[in-house]
Amino acid sequence: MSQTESIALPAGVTIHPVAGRIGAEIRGVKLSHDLPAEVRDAIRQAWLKYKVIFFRGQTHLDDASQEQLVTLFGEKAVQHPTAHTKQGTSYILELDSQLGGRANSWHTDVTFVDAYPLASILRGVTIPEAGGDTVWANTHAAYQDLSPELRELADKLWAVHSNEYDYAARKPNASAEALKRYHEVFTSTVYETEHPVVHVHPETGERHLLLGHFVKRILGVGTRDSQHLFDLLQSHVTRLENTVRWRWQPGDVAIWDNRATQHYAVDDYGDAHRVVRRVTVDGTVPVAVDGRRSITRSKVARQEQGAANEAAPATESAAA
Ligand SMILES: O=C(O)CCC(=O)C(=O)O
Ligand SMILES: [Fe+2]
Repeated sequence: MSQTESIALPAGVTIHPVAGRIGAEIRGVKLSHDLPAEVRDAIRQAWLKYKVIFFRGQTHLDDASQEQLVTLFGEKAVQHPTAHTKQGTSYILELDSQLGGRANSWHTDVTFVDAYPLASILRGVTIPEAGGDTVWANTHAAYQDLSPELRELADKLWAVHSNEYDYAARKPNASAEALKRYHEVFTSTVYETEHPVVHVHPETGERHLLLGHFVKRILGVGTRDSQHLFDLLQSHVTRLENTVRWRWQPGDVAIWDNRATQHYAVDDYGDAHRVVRRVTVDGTVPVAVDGRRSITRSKVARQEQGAANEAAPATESAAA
């Protein structure tokens, strides 16, 4: 949907854009799986148009009713490929700051698999008095920012995404415990997936940069050039003009189009406690500008994975 197309709003429902290029708050909706068709349609259209939508005050939701929200997108929930699901739930991934759940690195969720989630639904549970905002970036606006020459180059590039990226290098302050858990749990199966650097959104037809922290290398170039190319293109994603920042309150829900965005959870709240819970919606395999599709080249279980990992909590920023 183009930015100029208007959304038919049911009585009592209003949409309030938050930043100029991404993000809108929807008011007048009490989220549940059985919303009237016209409300669902408005939510879906706003989600496609604004790429991340926010709902305040959804304190009636619990884990089960949050899980059911995936049906608003007509698809099924999907478990994280390697992280453990929160106890007592089928699909919830909990990020608890006290257990290392701080996703302060730019990423799109789970891009180390081919059909990565199309949407993520995140609920604020415990929110620090100050700090702990989340920032989303519009990856279509980032593509549009590029010069025609750079777009032409990006259109042809492919990248390997893996859950075994250089976690320690990107998170120099990670504790030894977080590093250990990262290796034991989040890379218990190592995935390597090739995605086009530019993919065509299956619903809007818009072109998007598909990068983020799971990128291990750009194919067909040397290591240094790969890093330069990544930095060059990723810097357009994270330009402040292409972002929106959300100040959480408990009970807020953010739903993003994971095919159209990257996000970053700002880790500026020290020892304050922060807990958010996420459900992801099953996605489809990205398609490049020339029609080729992403492919998972390898999926290798680690030998040393043992029963000890079973007890590990599902809280890790690396895989978020
Ligand atoms: O903690 C947050 O705000 C975002 C965490 C994250 O990356 C996710 O839920 O996918
Ligand atoms: Fe995430």
